[in-house]
Amino acid sequence: MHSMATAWIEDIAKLTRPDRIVYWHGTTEEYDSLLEEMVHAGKAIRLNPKKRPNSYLFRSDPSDVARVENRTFISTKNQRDAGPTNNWVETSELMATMSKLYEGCMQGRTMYMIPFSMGPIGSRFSKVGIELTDSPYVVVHMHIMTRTGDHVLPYVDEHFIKAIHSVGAPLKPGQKDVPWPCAPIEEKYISHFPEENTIWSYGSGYGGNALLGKKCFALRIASALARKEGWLAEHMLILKLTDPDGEVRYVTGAFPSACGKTNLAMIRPSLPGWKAEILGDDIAWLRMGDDGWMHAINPEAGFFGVAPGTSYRSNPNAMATVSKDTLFTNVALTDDGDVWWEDMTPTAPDHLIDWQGRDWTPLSKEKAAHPNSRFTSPIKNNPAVAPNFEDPDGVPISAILFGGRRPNTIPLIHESFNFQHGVFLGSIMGSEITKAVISKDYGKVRRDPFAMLPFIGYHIADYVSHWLEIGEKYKHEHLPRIFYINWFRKKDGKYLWPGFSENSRILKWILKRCEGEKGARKSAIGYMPRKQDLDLKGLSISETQFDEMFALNPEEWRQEIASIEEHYQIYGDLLPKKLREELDQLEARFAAIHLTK
Ligand code: GTP
Ligand code: SPV
Ligand code: MN
Repeated sequence: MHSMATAWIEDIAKLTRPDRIVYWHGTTEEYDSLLEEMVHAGKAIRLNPKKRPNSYLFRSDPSDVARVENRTFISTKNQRDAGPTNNWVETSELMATMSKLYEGCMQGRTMYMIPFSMGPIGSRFSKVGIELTDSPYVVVHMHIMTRTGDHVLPYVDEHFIKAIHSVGAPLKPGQKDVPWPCAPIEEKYISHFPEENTIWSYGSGYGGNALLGKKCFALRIASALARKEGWLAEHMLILKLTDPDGEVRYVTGAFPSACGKTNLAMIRPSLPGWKAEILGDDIAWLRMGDDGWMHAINPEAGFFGVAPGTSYRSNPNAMATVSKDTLFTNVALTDDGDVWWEDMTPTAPDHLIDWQGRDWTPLSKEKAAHPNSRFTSPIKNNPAVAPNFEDPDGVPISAILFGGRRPNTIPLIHESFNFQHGVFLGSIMGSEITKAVISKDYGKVRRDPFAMLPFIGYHIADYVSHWLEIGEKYKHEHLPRIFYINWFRKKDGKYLWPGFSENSRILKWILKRCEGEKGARKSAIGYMPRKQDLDLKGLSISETQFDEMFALNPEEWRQEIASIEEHYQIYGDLLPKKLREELDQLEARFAAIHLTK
């Protein structure tokens, strides 16, 4: 092990005072025996192996069920560098506060040392880290979500990411542990020190708060590194599409949390002759390749997917993926030792144990599974995994999709006029807040630029400028075309578009546009397909329904532009001029329509 790593581990052990230190070698035997230990300790339930082989259920504390954005910090020396969208505390101050909390915080527990690689081990695109954690739940999840163990150690150099995690619940001698230890909300800290390549997480055991390779490293720290090094770390799925002629294309898509990345990444196209394969469902690292195409790798090795809504009808590839070797959190338990969640089957079982361990029947008022309950499975288990998903050079990207959950205003699909306009579309993205985050404002639309609002590890103005600079720098290369989708437009409370496998019809149009086919009309917001431009064969979409999905309602857009104006205020003087011009032009195009009417 690198001497810097050894010294750091010793320091942290001295501070946190665990009873034991366990070095994770990354073997199946360790994984199996740690799960065995957790089952014995009452921290995990082994599911019926006949129904769900090699799979386990975990129940979190009811207070610890999602990311905590108001307890997430980007800590830099100068506040300017964290920017207006991040909670900022000065580095030495936050380190002092947290060092107090870390003092003795692992007493009575085991500290695990997990070396891990984000990206295929040894790829020049990949980055390595070491997570120190006192949560065995985190260890088994990191084992699936990242590449862990001894084979990472040769790549640990002085640039490795130092990631510390504690559930923040030391045990006194003889004190009995609870199934899901964690700290109260006001003591939780999900802290990032991009200038120090360091992540300090305290008090939560759930998802992105605790599996530090994911949002903390692969997005917040990586986005700051990417800016320095000239690439992009994005909240994006990566999808491989083969058309009936055998032509292969790759697309990425950035939609906010719980807005459809996993589902699109696992799509089974309804269009005959089309094949879809998955490379990633949550995070993409993008760099210009030597061939002049933007290349993407998925830094992760597993899925941490939203369970509710997943069914053989909506997402058969996900159902196949989770049929074995899967860790479930906060879903319901069936009487025969299997799992269930809302909309998994058309009707619910007569009896379940809900996510909080209570009896549940279809008459119960509360949901059986938590809305942010999740499955964790290896990517390799997906029947539609692309054979080249671990290509160390990544795959060339033809199109980037932005999108969100908008019950009104935003049409099913539109295309940007050019890359700069596409960056503008990314910057104005809005979406309803979902249960992937603990919030008082569920369902309210908030601006979530590039689906990265909670994940940009630096100043948002520098982030959008970085995107614009990439557009400028590579304008003579094959930059991806940029599109904006909204599967979630509603009429009378019902979705207008069937979504899921039918989204292949939109993907077909997108790829045709990438090939340079016309098949579109120019609107005030971008290019949109006319009815004859979309392959809607076999779908019954009436003329009216089509018009409703694509309508640009002047009053809604007046409000939308006002809301974008308001959002742009947060940039102060630092809003790039190009984005200001794009907004002015959007406004002018709507004004022109008004005049001609
Ligand atoms: P994170 O893992 O939180 O980043 O979420 P995600 O973006 O991967 O979202 P996911 O694919 O898990 O979808 C979240 C929810 O949206 C699920 O309940 C899905 O059933 C639903 N959903 C996904 N795609 C569609 C679609 O095309 N139409 C409709 N109506 N719902 C969808
Ligand atoms: C998200 O919230 O975007 C997720 C889940 O993918 S978590 O890993 O908890 O961030
Ligand atoms: Mn996500």
